[in-house]
Amino acid sequence: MKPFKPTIIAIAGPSASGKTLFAQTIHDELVTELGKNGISIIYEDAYYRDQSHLSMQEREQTNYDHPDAFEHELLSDHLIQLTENKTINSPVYCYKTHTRINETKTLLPTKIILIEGILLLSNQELRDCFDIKVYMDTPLDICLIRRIQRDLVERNRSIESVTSQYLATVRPMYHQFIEPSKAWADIVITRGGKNRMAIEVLKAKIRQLSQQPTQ
Ligand code: UZR
Ligand code: MG
Repeated sequence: MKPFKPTIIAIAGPSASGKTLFAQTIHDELVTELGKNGISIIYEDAYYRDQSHLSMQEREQTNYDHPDAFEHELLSDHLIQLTENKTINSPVYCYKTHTRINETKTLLPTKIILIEGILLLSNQELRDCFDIKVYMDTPLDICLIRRIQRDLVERNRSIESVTSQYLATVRPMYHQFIEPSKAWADIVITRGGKNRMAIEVLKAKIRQLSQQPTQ
């Protein structure tokens, strides 16, 4: 296989705005068609800092909605390596223990790389890695409802912990960092991860990019 330069498409926006669903829908609907080395997804969440040196109580007090909670420098290094056609070893984050597990995940470069996460557009080095920047502009009340439903089921939280975290960090950090980062977006998507026309528009662009000859 000839070397190729991956195209990186970032999907940012508030917590529980539908980023994961949007990225996974596009991926799943194109993966067979684009074939081997065609399309993959990376998650900013995997780059939450390792906190194994901290006690559980200290880990619970971390502000996970602040850019400093992420190892963005490692993420931008990894994205640069992928664009150079190199394989990376991505960290794996565990929400239960609030730290990285001991294993890494080997990720091969693909022609199209989707990356999704809340603060991707807040960081200049990361922005420089992205070919297309998408922002999910789902209203915050919808995000909150979705977040309560999701975190209770998937992240094993209580309603008290979700609401207190929401008031302490999720909402203020949204206003301070996430919402202002929308200004960097090329495409702003309303209504969340099920916006069919937005999915189709992105898929059409991805098909076009995938057909270009390898560089
Ligand atoms: P998405 N988060 C946790 O709750 N615990 C962790 O150990 C790490 C992250 C939450 C984080 C953020 N914040 O709002 C959300 N809090 O995960 C981002 N509070 O993930 O975009 O999938 O909602
Ligand atoms: Mg998500």
